[in-house]
Parts: sequence; structure tokens; C-alpha cells
Amino acid sequence: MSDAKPLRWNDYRSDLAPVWCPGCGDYSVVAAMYRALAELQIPPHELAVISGIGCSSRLPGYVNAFGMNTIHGRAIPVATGLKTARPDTTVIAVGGDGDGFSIGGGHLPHVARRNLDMTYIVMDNRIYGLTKGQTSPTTPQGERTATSLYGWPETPANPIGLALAYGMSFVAQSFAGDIKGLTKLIVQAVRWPGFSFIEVHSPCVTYRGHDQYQLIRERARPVPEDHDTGDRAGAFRLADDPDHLYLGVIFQRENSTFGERMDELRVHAQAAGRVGFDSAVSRFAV
Ligand SMILES: Cc1ncc(C[n+]2csc(CCOP(=O)(O)OP(=O)(O)O)c2C)c(N)n1
Ligand code: SF4
Ligand SMILES: [Mg+2]
Repeated sequence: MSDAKPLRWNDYRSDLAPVWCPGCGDYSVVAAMYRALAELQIPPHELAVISGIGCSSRLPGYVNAFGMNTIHGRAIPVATGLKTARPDTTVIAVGGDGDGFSIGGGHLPHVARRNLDMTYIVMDNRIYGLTKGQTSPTTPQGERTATSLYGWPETPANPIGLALAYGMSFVAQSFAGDIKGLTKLIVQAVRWPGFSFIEVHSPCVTYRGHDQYQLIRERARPVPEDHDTGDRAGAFRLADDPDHLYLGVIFQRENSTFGERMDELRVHAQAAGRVGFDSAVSRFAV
């Protein structure tokens, strides 16, 4: 048995000071992540936090672990490559609504159907924060922003609905104003054997105003106690409720992971050996 001291939350804090605006919801997300990691006792050298580009995507720099602030919309492909090459590493991908649902949105159905064993946390502030307040896929209809001076005409995307439709095996929703609840969800998501997605409502106080905390609080409700998290149709009903944001686990259903399927494939390929290779090649020979 190891006599190493248990890791505490501040063992996961890097020596970089966050440069987010005072009051930004992302501070609470990183705070919840430190607490969750301490509960999980994941050694920093066995952890990688991967992001795209955006205010929220600065988060890996603030975590004492391997990390990469990649390019806009590409956290998921980089995390996929890393998890596939190093399945022993705990991989957490993070980013914003623009990064994940706009430029990177095409990766979501594919990472979902592969069911890679990793966690994806989206800090959804419903705006492009880093580039100074342009509309994003989740900007509410009618909102006035830097790029919609007279009100935004589009209907916002529904990230929980998309996650369910894409077949993600673990789908949860949280709020930066609830560090305790978010910590619990990150622990559950990282322990989940498959792809886990957490949509975190994380206010941008600079481009959407401080009242976002209040507005989210008014709509937030815990997932109803009688909700069956294995029932996808019931989960869609929660995602589709225009008046409430349900916080907690909305859906979970186990499936084999990409890593398990790859291991199986490797066994078959190795057993087939050169004979298998030759017969595969001969199929294409003319
Ligand atoms: C290929 C590419 N296109 C556009 C940009 C400019 N850009 C950087 S961050 C960003 C949007 C960030 O929004 P979001 O992902 O919601 O993160 P937030 O800053 O709101 O946390 C954009 C458009 C870029 N860096 N690269
Ligand atoms: S601009 Fe918005 S999202 Fe970016 S750090 Fe400031 S409050 Fe946070
Ligand atoms: Mg954003």
C-alpha cells in the first residue's frame, strides 16, 4: 500500500493565474474541477485536459496536468487521438459553446457514436466571449449583441437535445452558480465508462451582463426525482422544456467503448496475422 499523501484540491491548481474577467462563470468551473479531481485522486501525470480556443478554452492552463490549448473547434479530435494512443490517461476535453457547437459541432455526432471513454465539459455562455461578444449557436433569439444590434433572429441550438439525439451515453447539465452540484457531476462523468458530456451554463458577465446568474437561477431546477435517467424519451422531454433548466444527470446508458472495440479488433487482426493481411489485399487485387 502506498503511503503517499492524498492529493488536495490545490494540488491540481497550476501556477498560472486565470485572466478571466472578475465574475466570469468559468472560475467556478475550474474550482469544481479541482475539487472533483481531488475526490477522484487522479495523479496529475495520468490526466490530460484538452481545449479548443476561447475564454473557456484557457482552462487547461490553470490545471496541474498534461494539457493542450489546441485550435478553435478541435478539442474533440485531439482528445480522441490522445485517448486512443494512451488509453491509460484520463482525458477531459473542455471549451465554449462556439468552440463545441459551431466550428467544432461536426465532431459531436462522431465522438458520441464512438463512445470514447472521456469527458467533455462545455462552458456555455451563449456568446463568443474571447472575440468580444458575437452571437454563438446558443445565443437566445432576440438578444442584442455586438453582431445583432437589433436583436438576433435565429432559434438557439439545444445542446442537451443534440447530445441525446447523437446518442451520447452520459448527458448532464449544470450551472456555474452551483459548484457543489458541478463537482459531483464531474466526478460521475469522469467515472463513467464511456463518453460523458456536461453542459455547464457559465455566464459571461462582460458581454451578457451580471444578471445572467439571476436569470439562470430562476429557470434552474434539479432533475425531478422520479425521472428515469435510462429513458431517452423522458430525457428529451426535460431538454425540450422551454421554462426550466434541469440540473443533474439527464441521461445515462452504458455501451461498449471505442477502446474496448479497438482491443477486440486488435485481437482478431493479430490472430489473422499475415494471412489476414494477404487475403485483405487480394480482395482489392485485379
Ligand atoms: C479557425 C478560427 N476561426 C475563428 C477564430 C476566432 N475565435 C477565437 S475564439 C472564438 C469564439 C469563442 O467562443 P466560445 O467557444 O463560445 O468561447 P468563449 O470565449 O465564449 O468562452 C472565435 C470565433 C479562431 N481562433 N480560429
Ligand atoms: S469575456 Fe466573458 S467569457 Fe470571457 S473571461 Fe470575460 S466574462 Fe468570461
Ligand atoms: Mg461562449
